[in-house]
Amino acid sequence: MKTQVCIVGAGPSGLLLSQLLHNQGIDTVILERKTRAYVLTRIRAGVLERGFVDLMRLAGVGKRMDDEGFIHDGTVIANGQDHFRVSFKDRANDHVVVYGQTELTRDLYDERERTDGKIIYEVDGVVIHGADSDAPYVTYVKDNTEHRIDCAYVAGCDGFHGVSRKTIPATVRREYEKLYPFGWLGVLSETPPVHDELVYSRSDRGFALCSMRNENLSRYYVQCSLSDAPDDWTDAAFWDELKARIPDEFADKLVTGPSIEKSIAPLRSFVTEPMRWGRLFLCGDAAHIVPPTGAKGLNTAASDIHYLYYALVAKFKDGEDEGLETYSEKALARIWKAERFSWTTTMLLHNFPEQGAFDLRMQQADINFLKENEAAQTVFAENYVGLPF
Ligand code: FAS
Ligand code: PHB
Repeated sequence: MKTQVCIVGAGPSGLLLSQLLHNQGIDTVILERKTRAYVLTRIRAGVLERGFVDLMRLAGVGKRMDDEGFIHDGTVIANGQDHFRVSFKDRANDHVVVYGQTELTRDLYDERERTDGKIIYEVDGVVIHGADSDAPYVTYVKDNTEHRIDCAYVAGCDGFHGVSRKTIPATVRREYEKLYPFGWLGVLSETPPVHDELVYSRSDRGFALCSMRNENLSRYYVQCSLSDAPDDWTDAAFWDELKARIPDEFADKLVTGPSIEKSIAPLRSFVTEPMRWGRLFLCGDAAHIVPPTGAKGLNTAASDIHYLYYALVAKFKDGEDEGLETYSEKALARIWKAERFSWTTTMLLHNFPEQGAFDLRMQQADINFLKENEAAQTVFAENYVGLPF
């Protein structure tokens, strides 16, 4: 089989890149190790920056997002019983869209299938060959038969546990990682959100986040021990702990209900450099991971896709190499700023086992400065709505 771009991974990164390139007449094949149904069972991101929203519209899959997504002009930051709002509109003249990753991934699958996109599901043993040559190819196994795809370029969109990043030789790769000593226990419940905007809460018992997917589907998180398993938490224990970590003003009106999904995500900051090796380009979680505190995970994938899309179009249409040559440098410049924001918000709002009395005072001073200082709120808002591509 031959194609212009072989994409490994049919998560949001791979699907969005494939649809954008298709609209420019550029042929792609996506290799996905799971089924579509399995990918759509993953409950992940909930907040979209303008950059991601614009790319979805450019790809022609923005209608349901525009119809069903919630515009949020700000967010609430709680600190014990105190809370304040940071206005994205007033401080950054922008907003975010709350629309679940599951739904946007569904929209991308539907459009790829409507436009005869070639997605090969349930593949095994993907290997990227000759990435540093002028004739790369990808092999994979399906139905106990090995197949080969010859291509001009490979986009590694296969997430943190994929094969693309590891295709870059260890002697070339530089990896940066920070592991956090806690996880997030997340619950999805068919209940109305506790507030019409997100509530990020720092409490003496630990971090909590009140988010949503729609007017009757809420997403909540509490910071938990890495030794916890979802089954260690009954629904009642989760709701009691969440109520204990948010101001009474919100806890008193929290509508609880049975969890329809309960999972624990470890938190890590991770970046691999470079994001390009020959004709292999890494995008999204294949290259970088952030703790979800700043709602940056999915949104950093968007800027990678933006840069790679325009670079590939310039190459295939005009023979220009500049976009491909500068891809890694440009993508990393924005990623490191998103890593910084995700790290600072995680340090600001979580309890750390090694924190001493001085550290706790510094955390309180940081939160109070954010509450009182317009410039601090502008920095927060501009990062949260998304720095420019
Ligand atoms: P993905 O991991 O989504 O997709 C990669 C795809 O490649 C998968 O479908 C996988 O099956 C496939 N694949 C892997 N290896 C393969 C192989 N060898 N061959 C073929 N296919 C292969 N971000 C936020 O902004 N907010 C959040 O709240 C948030 N919560 C998260 C919770 C969890 C548990 C996780 C893991 C991530 C969370 N994220 C969050 C980040 C998440 O949204 C990612 O940023 C987003 O999924 C990135 O999309 P992709 O780069 O497409 O990677
Ligand atoms: C979510 O709704 O899942 C969500 C929202 C904001 C975050 C993290 C997760 O920072």
